[in-house]
Amino acid sequence: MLIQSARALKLPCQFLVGAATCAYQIEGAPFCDGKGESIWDRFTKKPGAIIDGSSGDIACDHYHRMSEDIALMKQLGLSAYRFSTAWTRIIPDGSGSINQAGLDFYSRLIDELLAAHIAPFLTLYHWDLPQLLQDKGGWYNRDTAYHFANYADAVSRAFGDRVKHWTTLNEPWTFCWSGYATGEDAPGLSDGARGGLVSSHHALLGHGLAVPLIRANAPDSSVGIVFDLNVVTPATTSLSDVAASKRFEGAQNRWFLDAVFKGAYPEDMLNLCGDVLPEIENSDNQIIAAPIDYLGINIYRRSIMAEGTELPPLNFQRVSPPGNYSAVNYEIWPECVYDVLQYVHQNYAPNEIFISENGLALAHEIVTDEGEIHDPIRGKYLVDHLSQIARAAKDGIPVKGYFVWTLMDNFEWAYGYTVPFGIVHVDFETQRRRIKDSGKIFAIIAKNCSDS
Ligand code: IFM
Repeated sequence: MLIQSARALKLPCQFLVGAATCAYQIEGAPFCDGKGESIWDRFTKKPGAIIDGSSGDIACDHYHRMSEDIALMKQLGLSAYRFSTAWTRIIPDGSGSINQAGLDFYSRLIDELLAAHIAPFLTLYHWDLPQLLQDKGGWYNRDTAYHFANYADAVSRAFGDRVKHWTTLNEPWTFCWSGYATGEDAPGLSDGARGGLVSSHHALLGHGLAVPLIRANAPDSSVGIVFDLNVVTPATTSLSDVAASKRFEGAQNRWFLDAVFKGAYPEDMLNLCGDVLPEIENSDNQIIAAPIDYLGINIYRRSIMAEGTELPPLNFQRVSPPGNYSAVNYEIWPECVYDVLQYVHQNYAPNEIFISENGLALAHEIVTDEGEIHDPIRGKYLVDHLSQIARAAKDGIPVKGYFVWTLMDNFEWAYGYTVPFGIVHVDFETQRRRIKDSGKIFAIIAKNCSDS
């Protein structure tokens, strides 16, 4: 039945079906070949920071098994692979000289992907800031934006001839607010709304500075940014819940989207957050609004919000309706993909949109005696979410591809290894990879798209 539904999906012609990963979550080899320390190398050693006391020190050992992993992608029939480069492999101290061995690793990865006819989608920043920059304030420090631009320049000079899709930042909402406002993620600062707003302004500035440099170094490529967005609905029709929803939506969605697509932060957020705002210099808005070619959307759930006490002055609380939930407590709600595509298309009209991450965490996955992993819930999740993309494409929304999160089980930040998201199982004792049933379903979808 699931196989039939996967076969019946009608995705647009030339639709890319890929998988996404992130350097810190899969590579391991934290200090190999001259790599410097990142904030996640440091944060994972803090007692209590990671639920199972683990780290990405070994993770999937992808640094040493990259070719094997590309063979897996080929077996799955992927047409694209979204990965991130580790800033500390390429510029170990964040702002100094280039480490050629770091560039060489990614150069080999790109060459092997191209040889396998898999399009490389390169993300420059997926949360692993060089620790030496953190020691100078990290994203609190405006200089970090300029260091990021230099790093983007170096990477795009090296790979601009071969990489045709560039992403500056992955999920600034999460890495800024969880890193600087709540302290759940590295660097672990709990500075409330001011932390989230100041760090995200500097991250967006870094994005805006990087875009023209990437364009100059990779002239015939597409440049974009990836936001984690949710369509937000109020828990009730009360004025207070409606207002709380709007505040949350302002912070998670419009703060980022308005800055990039409209050239100014939303007025209601500026009024609400008056005393915790960053310093915004005259040309900043214009720099941040550098035109982009595509928007990547990471979407895992919808958000239902009520008035509450979280992160003043946002003062919201999340409401969880009865339903089915993932191992990280996200409600399974496939319509969230259609709704977010409509929301973005209607309000910001990016030229192209990719669903750059979407996937399901399930606890307690068992390898059978036959070496199989039966995860029908994930298989159904993929079909249901991709059906919503087909629906959006039919309505004329320019959605061009889908990246499942994630290729293989890996280090899930503060959850460590307790909540696998992969369509490929990894036995972390032996590093053996096994395609799960959901991976087989995904391969059917990928094949249909590449045949069409
Ligand atoms: O694992 C993360 C990824 O690094 C960023 N987006 C969400 C994923 C699942 O939580």
